[in-house]
Amino acid sequence: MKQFLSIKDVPNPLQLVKEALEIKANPFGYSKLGTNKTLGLLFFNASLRTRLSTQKAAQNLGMEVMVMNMSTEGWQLEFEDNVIMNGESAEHIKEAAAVISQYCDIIGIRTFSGLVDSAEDYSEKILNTFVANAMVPIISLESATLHPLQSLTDWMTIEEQKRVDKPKVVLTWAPHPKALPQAVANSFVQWMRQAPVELVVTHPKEYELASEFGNGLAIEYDQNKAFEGADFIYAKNWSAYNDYGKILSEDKGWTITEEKMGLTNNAAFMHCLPVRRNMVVSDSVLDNGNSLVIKQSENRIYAAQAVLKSILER
Ligand code: AN0
Ligand code: CP
Repeated sequence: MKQFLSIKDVPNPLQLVKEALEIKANPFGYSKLGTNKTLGLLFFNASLRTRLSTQKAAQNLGMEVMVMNMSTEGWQLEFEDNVIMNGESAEHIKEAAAVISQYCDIIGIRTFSGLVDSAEDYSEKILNTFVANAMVPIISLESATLHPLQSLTDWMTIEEQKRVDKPKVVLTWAPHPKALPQAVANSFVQWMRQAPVELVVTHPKEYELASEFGNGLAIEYDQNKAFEGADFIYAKNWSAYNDYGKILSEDKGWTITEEKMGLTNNAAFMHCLPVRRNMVVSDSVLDNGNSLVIKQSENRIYAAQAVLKSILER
């Protein structure tokens, strides 16, 4: 694999899922592969899981890791060409990406959507400008529109936990007090379309995903109906796409409760975390044995390890 920005970079996604499961069974099987190689992790936004699990994955492969919080520790970067840099930005991406490429063999970047200008976010300007100016492979640690390391993990977790060959997987919107990116939801449907699952998406009418991700999905606007017969409930809040970045509903009727889980086929509960308790999902759903959220976060290590291994072997 040459880079990991989306599922489009993965020649055989199911193969990568299987590889991640094999690595989980033997995490130190390739502990020399990354000798004398350095992974740089650049965070423009907060992170717990991505930061620690990707670092752990690299360590399991024998890599060195450098982590930098770009929003508080780095110079403010300029991403536009042909500008007079007399404002806040102290350094251009052209120099920054070239410099970091000399220190790192692979660069991971987390850069969330601004949720102000949909065209700017959906052009993935920051991620693509890094790709254009770096000399080494880039891994997305969640970009403006996608979170592929999370989606690979989610597929891996479904593959690991499923009780039937083709489980019913329901992606449900859930309420949240802050406007969140669409990245996790976009990415989840992009990967699940290629997975051996029956995918159903449920959300309030005004929360349609961008057409490039949402077109052709099985949408059920009645959350209760969507939950019938489900084997996996995947909850996530996202802000509106059409009325870009807005919170159009905080309807707690969409919060995932035990009562709602009771409509399913004894489904497992999934969420990428971090999750707001009793907004997105009730305490009792998170704390009972059907919740996979902690297993998902464990699997982030092995998904990242499969991606790094594939890039190191290119
Ligand atoms: C982020 C999001 O929704 O994209 C990161 C999720 C992994 N969530 C928050 O900012 C709470
Ligand atoms: N799920 C996830 O990416 O978590 P972090 O934002 O904590 O990295």
